[in-house]
Amino acid sequence: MSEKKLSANEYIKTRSNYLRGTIAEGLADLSTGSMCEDDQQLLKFHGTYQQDDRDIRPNRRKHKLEKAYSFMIRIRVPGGVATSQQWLETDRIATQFANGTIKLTTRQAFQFHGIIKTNLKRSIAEINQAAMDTIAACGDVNRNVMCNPNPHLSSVHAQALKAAQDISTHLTPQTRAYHEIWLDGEKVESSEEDFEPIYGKTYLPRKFKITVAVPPSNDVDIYANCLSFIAIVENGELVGYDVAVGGGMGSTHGNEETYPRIADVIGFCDPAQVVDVAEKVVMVQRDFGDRTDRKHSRFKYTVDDHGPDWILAKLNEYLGYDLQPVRPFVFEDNGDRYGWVEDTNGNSHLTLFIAGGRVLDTPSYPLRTGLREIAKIHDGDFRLTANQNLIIANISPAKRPEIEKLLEQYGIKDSHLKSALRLNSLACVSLPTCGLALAEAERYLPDLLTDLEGSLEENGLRHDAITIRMTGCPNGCARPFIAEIGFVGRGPSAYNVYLGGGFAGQRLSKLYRENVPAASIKPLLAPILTHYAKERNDGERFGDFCIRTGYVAKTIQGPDFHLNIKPEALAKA
Ligand code: SRM
Ligand code: SF4
Repeated sequence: MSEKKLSANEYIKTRSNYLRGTIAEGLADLSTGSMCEDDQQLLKFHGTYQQDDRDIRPNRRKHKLEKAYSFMIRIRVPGGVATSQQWLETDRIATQFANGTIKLTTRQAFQFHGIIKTNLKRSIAEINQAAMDTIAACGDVNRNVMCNPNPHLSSVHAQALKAAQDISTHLTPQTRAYHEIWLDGEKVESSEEDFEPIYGKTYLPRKFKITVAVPPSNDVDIYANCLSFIAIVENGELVGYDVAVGGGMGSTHGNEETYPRIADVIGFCDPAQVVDVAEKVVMVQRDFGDRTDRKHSRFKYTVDDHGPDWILAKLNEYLGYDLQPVRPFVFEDNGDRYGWVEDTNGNSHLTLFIAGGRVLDTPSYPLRTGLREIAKIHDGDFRLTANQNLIIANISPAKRPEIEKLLEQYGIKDSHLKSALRLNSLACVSLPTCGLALAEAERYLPDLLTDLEGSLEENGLRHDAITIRMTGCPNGCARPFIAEIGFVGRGPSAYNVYLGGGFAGQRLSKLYRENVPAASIKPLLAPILTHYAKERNDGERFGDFCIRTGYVAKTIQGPDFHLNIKPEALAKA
């Protein structure tokens, strides 16, 4: 049998000389605002994507102008923790080089949009001067490692955060190309001098994602990640971590070989083994992931192709010891805990709702200015959540009155006094910057929520938490396939509607209606919300209700995501 051809990206990586390609030369070429195609792929490993403003594409085309190229930069923030100084620098760079907004991502990172090529190098250099980096924020490597961001959970949280940061450091690519290109580091003469001890010359077959969670909160959505560590606490002490593998969201409309998948929990490890386990799981994917078809190259497919038992056996072999049996844990939800909490040290923490994770000023809501003024005096830190929200964390008793005053002055104080549906909502960036978007998300979901809030009020559901997520395409950047209500862009102003995800992100949803025009979403959902208000069982979650009452069938695992099976209630009828 002939060997399948490797995917084009594998050749790009191989000949890139550890991610150098011709990036330096491309940056120096002022005849165009874009970079050549190979370098666009390599730039991702350095944390930046070439994009163009899709809102003005038709006009530029009409006038025979080059697309309005610019770059998105993603800053890694392991565990989501940033100092006040880093916040201030991020804020400054957003004004000086980007489009004046800071985007808090669904993986606890910062993003800038709209940076033109001539400002790219300086932006990345200044990010590094602020003790942050962008390497491996994107690309076929381990990405920003997420961690439950609640510092008031004391020593267990601190240990989990340390684990996330250690994993992040350990799995950061070693190539000196990053320093060479962006930070004017010393040039390496030959590729022999560079090496990647974990990844090798061709890195991973595809992106790889890791989280550390502290139950009962699943706010980092472990079931949607390639690898997760779930903190197990016994008698108030962290005793180790359960290990989950093979989650992921991305899929392609019309291609049933692609599907979202819920991670399997396969074992338990001691706290001291976490970094080793992460390294060896990455190596299993490096060696056994599919490098011929990028639509089949995520770790979730490696897990399904070989089975979780095989993955565990291979992992044990790579480790040289066996993972221990899984220990019990319970997740209650995957949302954020809004408002003020105080910890045993007397420090306070305030979780703010940030719509779409977009920190910007509007005439009626000067959020970015308010946060800047707070950062100037804040002696604690900022924590980005995986739900695109922000915690002003570790506020000392001495600073709290001043910070409260600023929150009041800039209208931020009541950011969380919203319907529970809105507080549990997520939307990906989508248009106008995302080149893959088929429909609006960040710019449309707030209006849709306003529409739906009418139905919530009528049905007395304003304070009932229901997870609702929208993405502009099926890549699933806001993890819509584990929401109780998910909208996935199908075409301009049309969405596939999914129902039945688990409230703690533990179960996939199922397609309820395809290609629904935006204007028809409220009429479609309002009767279901009324039905839920009237006939739900005590404490029954919306996703569970949709399955019990037959709106959709339960999806057990990724490969049956597309199965058009009859909902249980209808099958019985
Ligand atoms: Fe994502 C690609 C934005 C989290 C699955 N994602 C993209 C790109 C870079 C579009 C592109 O390739 O040209 C988007 C840039 C839009 C823009 O203009 O900024 C993009 N993804 C985002 C962010 C910013 C969404 C947000 O609103 O917060 C998130 C950045 C996270 C970070 O800080 O690292 C983001 N992306 C996710 C998640 C959620 C997660 O990781 O928990 C997923 C689903 C989980 C998963 O990976 O399975 C996700 N993004 C994808 C995929 C589908 C991958 C696949 O398995 O097929 C793509 C497309 C691709 O890789 O080919 C993608
Ligand atoms: Fe872009 Fe699709 Fe991701 Fe949204 S889900 S940011 S539209 S790739």
